[in-house]
Amino acid sequence: MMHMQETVLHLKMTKMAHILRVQSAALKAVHDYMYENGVVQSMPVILSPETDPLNHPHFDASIEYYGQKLHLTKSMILHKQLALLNEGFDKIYIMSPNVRLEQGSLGETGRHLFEFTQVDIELKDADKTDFMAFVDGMIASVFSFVKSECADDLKALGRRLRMPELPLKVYESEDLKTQYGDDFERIVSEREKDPFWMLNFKREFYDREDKERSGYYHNYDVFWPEGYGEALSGGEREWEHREILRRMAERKTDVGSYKRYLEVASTGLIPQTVGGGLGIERMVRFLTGQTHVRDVALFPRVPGERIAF
Ligand code: ASN
Repeated sequence: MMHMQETVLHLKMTKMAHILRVQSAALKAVHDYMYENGVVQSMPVILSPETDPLNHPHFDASIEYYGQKLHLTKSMILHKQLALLNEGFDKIYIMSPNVRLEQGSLGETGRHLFEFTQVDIELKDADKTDFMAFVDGMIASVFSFVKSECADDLKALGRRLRMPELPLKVYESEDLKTQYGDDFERIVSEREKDPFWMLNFKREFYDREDKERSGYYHNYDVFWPEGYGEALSGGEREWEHREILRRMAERKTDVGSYKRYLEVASTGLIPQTVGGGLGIERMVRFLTGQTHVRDVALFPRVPGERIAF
């Protein structure tokens, strides 16, 4: 529980200044990388009639406004796809605040906040390989800028960061599961020294399934090494109306919650895109070597905890 006194102590922690300086440098590196690569920035949406369904149990976060039900954004996946309807640009990113009212059992994973921000990226007319190369480059620029700009802060935090070797290693999640069993994500994240990719997780209706290889999804996660776990998730997107409906049925997604999105899809307008979102607090937690994401947020929202401010 974060009571008032605890919140004040948390805000006054000496290490917070070092952590926020690392965060500022990391975010500057992200923005510069986007700018240099012609990725345009959009402002986030916070409320929307249609948002990411998420594939795990969580509480509803919606309000009613003039008779319309609006959800707090769980991710801007649908908006990113729609944004790329514009013919004038083919790459977009958003610093997107997400609210996911997770169950309290996730409070101790060290990786979950019920309000967090992700760098959400989407590229048009590109595929998995293009996106992975793009993210490799982004991660390398973040590491290199933070290491050069924040040497004193990292030292004060007792954190040694090594420059990752590119391209980052790529694993098939099926192979790792066969090798390590159900807990493979944790085991491999603990074993690795550099961030790495894991391919093919069965997830949402918006992930594209391989036409020739049933059950294979062109999606991926990036994991932080040293046991820090998931960093980014994304994939090549489904755009075909028929396929979206089939995937929704398979995942028992309520089609009524995606009326307008499905209307666009039915006219064949959903662009062919690929993308993903990188959790900022999780990135800063890894860069600064903190135990829990709560340690890097000034106002942490930890699942199941009451908050004072
Ligand atoms: N941002 C993720 C993506 O682009 C979606 C998510 O966060 N659920 O795939």
